[in-house]
Amino acid sequence: MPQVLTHLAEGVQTLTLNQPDKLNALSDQMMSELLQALRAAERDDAVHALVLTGAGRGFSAGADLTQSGPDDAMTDVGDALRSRYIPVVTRLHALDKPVLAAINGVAAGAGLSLALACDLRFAAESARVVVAFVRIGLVPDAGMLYFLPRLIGPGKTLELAWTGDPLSAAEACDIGMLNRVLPDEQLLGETQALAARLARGPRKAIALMKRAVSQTHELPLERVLELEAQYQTIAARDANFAEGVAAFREKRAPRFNA
Ligand code: LHQ
Repeated sequence: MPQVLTHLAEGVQTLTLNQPDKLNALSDQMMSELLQALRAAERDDAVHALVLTGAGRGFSAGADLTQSGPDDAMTDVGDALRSRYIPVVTRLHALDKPVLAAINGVAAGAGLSLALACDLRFAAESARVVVAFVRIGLVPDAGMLYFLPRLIGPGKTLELAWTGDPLSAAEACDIGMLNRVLPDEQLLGETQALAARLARGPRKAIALMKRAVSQTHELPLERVLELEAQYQTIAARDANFAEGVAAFREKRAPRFNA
């Protein structure tokens, strides 16, 4: 039984974590399938955006604690992170195509980390987010300590990391962890619709914006101004710029990526 389901429509590859009995806990098999699916999406010229979601009532409950835990003498958790989690998180972040999380239910531990590594996060009204790690005596991992302070600031990050308390989707949205909260039945359709819209957009410019937004966190103003100038040179050489301006002047919708 595949633990990551794939579906391609309108340039959008939807990846569905599929171990619903365990709220899509991240087994070794699932992480390996997720990595393969991301590699394939990277290379596939028919894929222009990704949606990551979960089957059943959860998004993901984090590492599969029936598979890895303190009783597993063979497992160094650091090694497990390096071999299974880091390649996935790195790819989600580096992929030069928009990646949207549709958080359909609880996202906990490293399951929340995966959602945080996506570019945009839409959540169902009934979803919850739980940093969780402290509840089993661990520190946040799989990129959470990179992404969370950038989204919600250091104070809120420590509050959630130290308490491990759950937040409702509305609370998480209010503090900037999520982009939008949607009625449960609309979540996947709305997320896929925005992904399809981005898939139709000017690809080079959209990819450069993702890269720049990530890089600008580390740079002072003068370097960001220069980065913008360099990326704008690349975007402006792309045929989509000429098409966008022509469409504006002719008062019609642009036909990008022709
Ligand atoms: C699960 C899990 C789960 C397996 C629910 N595993 N079955 C750590 C170690 C190693 C390597 C790399 O990285 C990490 C990083 C981490 O991710 S550590 C954090 C791991 N995750 C957690 O600590 C969260 C554990 N789960 C929960 O706290 C709750 O299940 C949440 C808050 C997610 C949901 O609560 P409920 O909605 O009340 O659902 P539930 O607890 O009844 O769970 C439903 C089923 O899913 C249940 O199975 P059962 O057979 O009793 O129906 C759970 O045992 C199973 N499940 N999480 N991580």
